[in-house]
Amino acid sequence: MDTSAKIYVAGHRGMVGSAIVRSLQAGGYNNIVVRTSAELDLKNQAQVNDFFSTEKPDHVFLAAAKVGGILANNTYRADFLYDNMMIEANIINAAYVHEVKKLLFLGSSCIYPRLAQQPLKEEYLLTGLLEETNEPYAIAKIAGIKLCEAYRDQYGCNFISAMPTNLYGQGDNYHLQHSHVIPALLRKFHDAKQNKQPFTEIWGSGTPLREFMFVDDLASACLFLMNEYDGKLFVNIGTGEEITIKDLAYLVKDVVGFEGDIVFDSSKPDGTPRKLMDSSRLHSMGWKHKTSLRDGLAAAYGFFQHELIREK
Ligand code: GFB
Repeated sequence: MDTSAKIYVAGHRGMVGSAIVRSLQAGGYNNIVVRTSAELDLKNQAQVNDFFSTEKPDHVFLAAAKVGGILANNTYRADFLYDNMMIEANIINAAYVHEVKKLLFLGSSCIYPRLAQQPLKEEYLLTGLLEETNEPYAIAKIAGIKLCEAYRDQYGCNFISAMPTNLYGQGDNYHLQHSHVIPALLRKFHDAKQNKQPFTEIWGSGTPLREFMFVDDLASACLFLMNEYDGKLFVNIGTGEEITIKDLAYLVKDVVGFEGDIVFDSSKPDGTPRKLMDSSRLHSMGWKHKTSLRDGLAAAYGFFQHELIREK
């Protein structure tokens, strides 16, 4: 990308989109286009087409999506499928019609079969059944990957896809029911510390394994791929390091400084037992994450405390 190229970041108010904007600004890119959802409804095909026809971006980062943790995915199943399919279809088709030079679509590690061999290699896509709690979201993300591949095959578009592992960091959603595990634990332990509670509850058995990446590292990988990768096969973006939810909970408890106990609420779902991606293709291209989980959690706790001050 030329630093003066017109770059549209779809979803710039979300955790991923805002990290991509920060990373672009830090890299000297000075022609970034954004729209809030009030200004542009990405589920509305006519509005998306008008926007592309007026702005004619050169590059697109497709980071707009309806996202949430295990409970939100499982509860709002129709919204997760419909909203995400509409957003992807509208943007990817408009990018083709209005001759965008390159588009990067962001998916999720939940696209892989629930019981796929680990670590998850890109070629394991569509080799087995999906995890039930996030099947609608995963189906929408798989459709996005396939749209990029199909526009490449049929029309020669340079549309690439990347699959990030579980993310956390600045701009996260701290809603206790709808969020992912890290922001939920930051809030739970913080509140428990403030209220001097003897214990706090976390969901499930604590045994599932997850891989986590600090969102600014993910943004750096997205810029790297936009500049360096033109292949059809999507690329995994992970750290290669996994941790049980139980160990994660003790780490967050330590970072926050809560001194009470942890109790597991087995009425809540565990989700997929393990989700470790094989990121060796990305690593062999010369990119690797920088932020350790402990450092990232400490930074994330700082962002959460800022968010609390803003909320007041
Ligand atoms: O982060 P999370 O909601 O996403 O949950 P998934 C990860 C694990 O943490 C699950 C446990 O085993 C949860 O049961 N957990 C423990 C908690 N305490 C909590 C809590 O207070 N809140 C939450 N949210 N979890 C999502 C998918 O799955 O991952 C999406 O549903 C997407 O589609 C996203 O792929 C990255 O890793 O289980």
